[in-house]
Amino acid sequence: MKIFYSEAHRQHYPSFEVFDGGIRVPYFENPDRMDRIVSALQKTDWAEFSAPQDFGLDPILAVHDRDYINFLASCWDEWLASDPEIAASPEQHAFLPATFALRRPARPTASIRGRGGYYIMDLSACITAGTYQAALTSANIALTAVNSSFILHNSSFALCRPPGHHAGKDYAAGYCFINNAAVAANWLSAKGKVAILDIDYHGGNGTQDIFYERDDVLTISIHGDPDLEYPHYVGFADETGAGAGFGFHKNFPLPKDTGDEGYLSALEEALTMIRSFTPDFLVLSFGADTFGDDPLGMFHVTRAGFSEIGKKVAGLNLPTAIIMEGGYANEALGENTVTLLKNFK
Ligand code: OKP
Ligand code: ZN
Repeated sequence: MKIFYSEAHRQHYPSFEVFDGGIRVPYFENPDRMDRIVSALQKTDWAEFSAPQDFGLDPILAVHDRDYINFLASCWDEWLASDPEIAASPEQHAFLPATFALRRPARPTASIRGRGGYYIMDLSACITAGTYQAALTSANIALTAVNSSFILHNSSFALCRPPGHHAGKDYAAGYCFINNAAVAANWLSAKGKVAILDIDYHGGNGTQDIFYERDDVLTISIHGDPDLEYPHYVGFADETGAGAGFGFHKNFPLPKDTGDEGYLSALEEALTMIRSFTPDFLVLSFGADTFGDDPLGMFHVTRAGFSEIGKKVAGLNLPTAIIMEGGYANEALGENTVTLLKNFK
């Protein structure tokens, strides 16, 4: 299997994020996650690593707002320029605004802090010196994977970091800046009919928002119920698309403590919907944070569960680009990922 990967992610490594209650914790979405997956893949005899191609900004701007992307591009430099004390010790900082735009209408006001609270949804999408470059490369990894899978009519793995599924057209959220899966799926949708299945533990709000009014890309997310879980305000069962897109989005919010059995039965329903949509191509947003030991998830999917999930999704017999999203039980992350991937050809 072709694995698309780049070392560019290392440039994006905030040292902390802020949890509910104001508690500062080491950044969970860290480079070690990739190291674990790469080393597990290197132990197999089927992983074929390649670097991403550069597709330029056009496919990204086809999904994201230009001013938002400009904000990501210049944020760090503007932040340093805004305060000499910050510039004096950049390594102690991450760009993290303290005031957010609550409900619309709001506008991205001129200051870097004012744009921060407008374009960022929470305290986990910290921006540092290398964030923009890492995010661009991550999107190119996803684009390269869909392009490769489309041409070769097989499956591929986009080892993306930072992840993407919480990022919307004009906002960053939940460790995500550019929605890799959405950019790749949108790019591919010009060539064929695409479905996106999001099996990260957290609801794929960004992907949901981006395709919400479209009927040409089916989006489905299986995740922890937003009544108890991040992203808290989106991902409910009654959100099924709008306008032309009505009926082309589906959420499966599942309760705390969902195990293999509950998970697989929701997956079965999702796969039935995908089959009746008759796509040419599948984009699988894969997060391993449904795993029992994940520090950010409350499901109990087992390693055998990942094998079963992989088998069932691969059973769609569609060329599939598997796009890495979350997963924070780093010691288990490599094996869990390989266990899911090895079902795909
Ligand atoms: C990103 B992905 C935890 C606060 C939530 C954000 C989680 C983002 C998950 N107390 N922090 O979907 O894996
Ligand atoms: Zn997640």
